[in-house]
Amino acid sequence: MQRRDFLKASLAASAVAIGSSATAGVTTQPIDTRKVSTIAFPEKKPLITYSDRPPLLETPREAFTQAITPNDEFFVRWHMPEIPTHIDPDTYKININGLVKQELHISLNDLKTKFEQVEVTAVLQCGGNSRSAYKPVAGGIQWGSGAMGCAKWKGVRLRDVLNRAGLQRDAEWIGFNGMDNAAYYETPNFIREMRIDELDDHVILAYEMNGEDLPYLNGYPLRLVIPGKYSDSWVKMLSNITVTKDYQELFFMDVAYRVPDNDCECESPDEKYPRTKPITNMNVKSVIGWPTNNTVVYHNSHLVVRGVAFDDGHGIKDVLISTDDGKSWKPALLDKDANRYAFRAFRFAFKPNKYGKVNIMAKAINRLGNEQPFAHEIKWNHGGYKYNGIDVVTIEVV
Ligand SMILES: Nc1nc2c(c(=O)[nH]1)N[C@H]1C(S)=C(S)[C@@H](COP(=O)(O)O)O[C@H]1N2
Ligand SMILES: [Mo]
Repeated sequence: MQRRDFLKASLAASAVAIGSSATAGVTTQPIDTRKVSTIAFPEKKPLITYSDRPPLLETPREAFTQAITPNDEFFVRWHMPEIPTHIDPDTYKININGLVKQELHISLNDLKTKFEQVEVTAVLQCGGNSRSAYKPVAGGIQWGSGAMGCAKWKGVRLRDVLNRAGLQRDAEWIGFNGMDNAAYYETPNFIREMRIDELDDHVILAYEMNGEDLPYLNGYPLRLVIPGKYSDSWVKMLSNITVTKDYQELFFMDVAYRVPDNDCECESPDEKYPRTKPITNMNVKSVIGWPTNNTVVYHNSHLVVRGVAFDDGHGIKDVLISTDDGKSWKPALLDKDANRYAFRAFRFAFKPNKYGKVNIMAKAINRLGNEQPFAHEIKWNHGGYKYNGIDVVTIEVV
């Protein structure tokens, strides 16, 4: 047996072991049985905790019945253990420097009063969200489906701030640096870079999330919001924005949050593809918020499946639900979305008329016609990024 065939066979075998579906592989799903912690972080409800230093907290599935994720349930991801423990909003300033005509040090109060205030409701999702669905295991935190959330962000346009500073003629890259630090100086800082021509009016420096100051763990007092893009570029707790001519070699941009640079963005587990590219735009995805896995319901009872769907800003056209392992699909009712970058909440009513384990599946389709693939069609990558397989929860009908 060739290595490739062996892999296929073991994939099918593991899928059969996990689910009871007719089609092998169909029910592979993110690990979803982890419990929330008994200890809560400041400003947070107890969440699924992977680490406390740095804080790595996942939102439980149940939160995704709503189009807005509450601040105290919003997931948290930091790469560095050293996060400042005190930030004074009266003395905090964001520095704009590098190839600008005039270096700026802007206070929070000036941001709020001397620039136009803008709002955007947008999904923040880690590129590694749902990574635990990858078989074989892909490197990184084994997130379930809760390394994402949707909030209403308020702040100022990055473009307006850069215009105030004035760009020099040869300015080409913008670097964003957070206030968090590595425990050892050899580990690089968390910095992301963006080409100036990628900048549009939706990119904001946000100080508010759902009508309140940003929670400390979500980047107080100021973070970057880039609707449609995976959140590794949404730098939190911003200290400075530096404009340069050349791209600076940086660990996180160069090594992490990248996929193979080929059409399928895939590679085999035993051979890394030689070239990679940044993950950038989010693909179409849906997550069922209720029922959750192992929910017990009565035969012929009235059940309403609820969840959320989103993509990179093209907008969701349909969410289809299957209760027969993907053989037939029916459209869910879609709520109105705040805008094309937001969660689109969906509902689907049905009466379970079969006893035992039933798989409920959700498949989103965006306005381009892109749809979520079955789990067994998902192509593998080493980093375990961009998982968007059809969502599945398994309930018990009694
Ligand atoms: N300063 C700083 N910003 C950061 C990070 C970080 O480690 N430090 N991690 C990024 C990644 S990979 C993710 S997924 C999001 C998580 O945002 P959240 O903690 O608000 O959910 O922050 C991004 N911004
Ligand atoms: Mo991330």
